[in-house]
Amino acid sequence: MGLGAYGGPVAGEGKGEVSDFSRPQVESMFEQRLAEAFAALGIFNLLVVGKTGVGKSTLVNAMFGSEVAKTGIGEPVTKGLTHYLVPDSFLGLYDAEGFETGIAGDAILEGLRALVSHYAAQPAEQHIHAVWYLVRWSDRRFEQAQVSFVQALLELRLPVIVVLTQVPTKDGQVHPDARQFADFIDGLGLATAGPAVITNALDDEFSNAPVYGLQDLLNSTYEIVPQVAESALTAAQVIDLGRKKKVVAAIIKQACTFAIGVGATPIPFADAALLIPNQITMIARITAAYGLPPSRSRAMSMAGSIVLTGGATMAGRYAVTSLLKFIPGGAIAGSAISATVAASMTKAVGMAWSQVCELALGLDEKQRDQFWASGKVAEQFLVFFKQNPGTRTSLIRRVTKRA
Ligand SMILES: Nc1nc2c(ncn2[C@@H]2O[C@H](COP(=O)(O)OP(=O)(O)OP(=O)(O)O)[C@@H](O)[C@H]2O)c(=O)[nH]1
Ligand SMILES: [Mg+2]
Repeated sequence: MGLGAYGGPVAGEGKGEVSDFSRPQVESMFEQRLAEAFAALGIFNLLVVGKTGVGKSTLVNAMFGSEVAKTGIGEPVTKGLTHYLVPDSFLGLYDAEGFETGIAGDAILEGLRALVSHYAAQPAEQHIHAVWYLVRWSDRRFEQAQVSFVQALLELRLPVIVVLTQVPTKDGQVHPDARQFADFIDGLGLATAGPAVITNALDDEFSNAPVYGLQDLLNSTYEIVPQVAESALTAAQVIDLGRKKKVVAAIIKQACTFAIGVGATPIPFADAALLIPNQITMIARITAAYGLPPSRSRAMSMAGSIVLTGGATMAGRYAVTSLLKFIPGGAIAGSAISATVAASMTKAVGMAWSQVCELALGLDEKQRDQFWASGKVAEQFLVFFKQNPGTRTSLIRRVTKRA
């Protein structure tokens, strides 16, 4: 069977001679496609600078989840600057821990200069894609040394966003002094990317100041991030599910278009397995787009292959028919799978898997690991699959019309 560019079988090719896939085959195909999907997303490289205690780690954790700097494997880049390649994520973090302007700042800058010139010869994927320069609003001062540091970053052609941290708000109103401070910084005319962003990364129970401005900061970051790192940013951040959903919708649409091609000449029922490589690619890409951890790919592949081979209780061969029976018109005895049914089936698989991923995202790390390793994934998938309203009703209409 030929494989198309998208990773599915080529329409019209090899039909009639397709053998079924065994579960181990599906599983290893799955693992491979997951690895490809994770690799394709790449890494979003972020440099975070600001005086010690300004809230660098706190902000990064709020935006990207979990204890990024703590869990990451740090590699000192230069004195005071550590590069964390965070396992299980799509984030490369340069953290200027304990940063002070002055001599320590000069050392960091020197290291950064070397780093940037080294990266200039590397592909854009490896560059620093964004810089957050953090200023604590309550300092109410933006010293000359800070201005010089930002200017030096800009001279390195790094895209810099100035971020005011730990800003209290009340009923959505920013503390007026913080607003004024932001205006002051903006008035300096530095060539930063847009105006200073006002944030608070932690709920302050004492003053009742809520988390604030993270979405603004993310939006500003999207404006400067090069295209090569955009997907990684979408996968890595944890505050904007809508962005992930949009990417996922596009992935499903692409897979459906492919399925229509596969089913253009209706697929004999016995060759239903023709649909599977395309579906594996699709759900691997969906998983990656949500930013689910690559290190769990083994468990995910197992879960995914059980889903696609028709549930844990099946014999373990690809039994597309077990899912087709939930697609109206999909299991008409003796009939072939039409382009419409192929697309609807693919869409329903994609939607149900997205729901599974979103469910997993909502769990804490430990629960999530248990979920992937359990038989619950297939169970839950089937529940979502059967509920899929859009495909059901539209298909019922089509099928009854035809009949
Ligand atoms: N309320 C509130 N507290 C914050 C915020 N950001 C940081 N903090 C608190 O400020 C302290 C320092 O924050 P960190 O995130 O560790 O600061 P840092 O910039 O990483 O500091 P270094 O790693 O030492 O350079 C911690 O106790 C945080 O809980 C914020 O946005 N809101
Ligand atoms: Mg820190």
